[in-house]
Amino acid sequence: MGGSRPGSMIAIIGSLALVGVVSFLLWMGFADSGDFAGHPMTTWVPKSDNASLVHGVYQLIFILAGAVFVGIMALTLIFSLLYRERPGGEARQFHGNSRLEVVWTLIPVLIVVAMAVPTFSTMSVTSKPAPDNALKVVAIGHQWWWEFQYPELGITTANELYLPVNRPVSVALQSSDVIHSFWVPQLSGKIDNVPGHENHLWFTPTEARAEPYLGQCAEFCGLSHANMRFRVFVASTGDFEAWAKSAAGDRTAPTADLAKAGEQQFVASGCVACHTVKGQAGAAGKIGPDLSHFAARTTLASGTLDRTPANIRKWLSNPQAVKPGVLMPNLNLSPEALDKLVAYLDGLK
Ligand code: HEC
Ligand SMILES: [Cu+2]
Repeated sequence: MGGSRPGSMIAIIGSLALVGVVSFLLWMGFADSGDFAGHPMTTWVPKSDNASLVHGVYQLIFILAGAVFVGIMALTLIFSLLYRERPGGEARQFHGNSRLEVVWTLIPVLIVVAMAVPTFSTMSVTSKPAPDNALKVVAIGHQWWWEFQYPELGITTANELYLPVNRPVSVALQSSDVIHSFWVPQLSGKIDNVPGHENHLWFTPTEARAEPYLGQCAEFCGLSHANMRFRVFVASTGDFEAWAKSAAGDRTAPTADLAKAGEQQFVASGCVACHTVKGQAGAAGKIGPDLSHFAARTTLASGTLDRTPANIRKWLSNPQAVKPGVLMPNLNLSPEALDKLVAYLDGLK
């Protein structure tokens, strides 16, 4: 070992430790910023009971894995410097070292146990049935949009889920076609929607806010998988009840002439075959989203566009151009038909 100086060793270890600590602090700073606009899909700023539990396990595993990483990198660097080839030097030859082998078997076992115990105890909480007072929601994955039903409230909506703050929600996950996966990083997830097999998850949102929590299908499901987004609005109990009352009722009937003509056009163009509008006779299609309260949503086509009159028009002119693979046909609508339909749809509060 001639030539090694304790001073250079300390320098190596010190700089590695510094790198480790600095990157950890940067990471924590990023996580703590809680900046919605910057990181809407982060799991590092959990906003539900179960998401916080999962985040706790994640942090523990992150710290352990980080310690293993820094330790192994440090040893690799130190050994390759300390025991590098030197002129005239020859490595001492020996075979086996029981104490060393016991140590390097025991340390990983302890690390794995330290990860496994909190993991399983957290899973035993999150996989319990939802509490009795939970709001029941059914989330059905369709290629490529989300249907949300509230069976106890008589509500069916699409792509935008409303929840009251501080009340558990029990989500039954279903699929109408292929496997999808329900994932709202700040609130819960991800659990697959499997055709013919109902899965369940539950969580209690803990923070009401104006910005929606963003969700995304997390299981590749075909051409527009990446466009299969959804939004979760967590509201105060009062605001949720007001929303639910309106969402459970019929559509707002059109009053203006153009919108009334749009209602007729909605039948004439065959939209009723695929879309339901509660309160419009004959509009009970089940293939596409329920449009009864379409104008109460902020986006359309599963978060692909903001729901503005110009975008509704763009969508109806050629859905395929907006969302590749989409299962709504291009109905080759005339400009006049578009005017009427946009006026009608934009009034469906
Ligand atoms: C063959 C069935 C079918 C027909 C006919 C049809 N649609 Fe659709 N529509 C769909 C499907 C499926 C979607 C969901 C598309 C997506 O987001 O992937 C959709 C989405 C929509 C949306 C967006 C809803 C939302 O909340 O995101 C609107 C608005 C709409 N359709 C209006 C119409 C109108 C108006 C007509 C008639 C001119 C019509 N549709 C005809 C199947 C159909
Ligand atoms: Cu998908």
